[in-house]
Amino acid sequence: MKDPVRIAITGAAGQISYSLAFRIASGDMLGKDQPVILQLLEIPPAMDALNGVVMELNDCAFPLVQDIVASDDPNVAFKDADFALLVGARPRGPGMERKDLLEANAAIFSVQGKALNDHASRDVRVLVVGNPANTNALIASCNAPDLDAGQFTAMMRLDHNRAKTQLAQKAGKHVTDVESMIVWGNHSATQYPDLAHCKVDGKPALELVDQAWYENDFIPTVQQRGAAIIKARGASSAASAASAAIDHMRDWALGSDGIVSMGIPADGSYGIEPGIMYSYPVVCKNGKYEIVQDLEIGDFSRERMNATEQELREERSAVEHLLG
Ligand code: NAX
Repeated sequence: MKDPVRIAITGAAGQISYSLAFRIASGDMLGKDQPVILQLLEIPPAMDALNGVVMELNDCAFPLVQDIVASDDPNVAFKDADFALLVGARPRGPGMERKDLLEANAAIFSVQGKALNDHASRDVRVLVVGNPANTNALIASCNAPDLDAGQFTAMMRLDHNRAKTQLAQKAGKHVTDVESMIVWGNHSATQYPDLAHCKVDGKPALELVDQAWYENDFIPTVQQRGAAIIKARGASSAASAASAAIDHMRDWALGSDGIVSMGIPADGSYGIEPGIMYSYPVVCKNGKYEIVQDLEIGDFSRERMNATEQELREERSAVEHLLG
């Protein structure tokens, strides 16, 4: 049996974690041969609810779960963590402006970045799910100077998976027939799901769908999918978000099957200068991700890639004072 790995989950009593924690515990993220220690973080008012989640996890009698730690102290929850899934965040309250939301979350993610810096494994891999995910990931990484910024990522995989399914359904094919989907930029309504490099069953996607569908249907549907789920379900995406978080971490740790989209530190690739967490096409191999370079970018794509970059730069300026 392998040694157990420590997996920290924040917002562990929330709705995404109610799916996420159980799927990680059953081996969906790191495999059925990888024992895990779950380290669950919540805020004090949610500790009773978290204890209920721990009782249920225990009641599943998962063979892979070696221990469960539940805490309201980030220094405890992140202790020696090999993986950290930062799901908990402050939702937008009544009368709260976008700037207030950014600031409230910046306060949370700066504390958590420091705690990761001081207590997590030196090889910790961090995924930020809590919104605004890209900018929260930036804040956490800026507050963790002893860790590499590349150890911090933001979740774009739900957008990526949504885009794959929309295209597969339109083309009358299965989602496994879709390759090289890319979602660029921010996890927000400015994200750019790009079909220029995408293939379905080996054929260029843009030869299978017309430009009007791409521009007026596909892109807005993917961008607005979160709002459509809220309207239909009366609650935001939860099981699909958990599934995407598992896909992201599994691929990062064990390798991806081709191109996937991850929010990572911009490094100048594709003209996106450093200072933001931008979603790029990456391939994961040997526990690392690498940006896929040299894809041709046309005017249609460039305009949209710049618009989502611009939004991330604005988010950054709203929290500049918290960047450590
Ligand atoms: P819930 O409100 O159900 O759960 C959030 C939990 O986080 C709560 O239990 C709360 O007590 C806890 N929490 C708040 N502050 C905390 C802190 N400082 N430390 C630890 N825990 C804290 O939200 P849920 O539906 O689970 O969504 C969680 C986050 O994911 C939200 O910010 C949401 O906007 C974001 N999402 C991000 C997605 C993405 O693709 N990046 C998609 C799904 C989701 O909308």
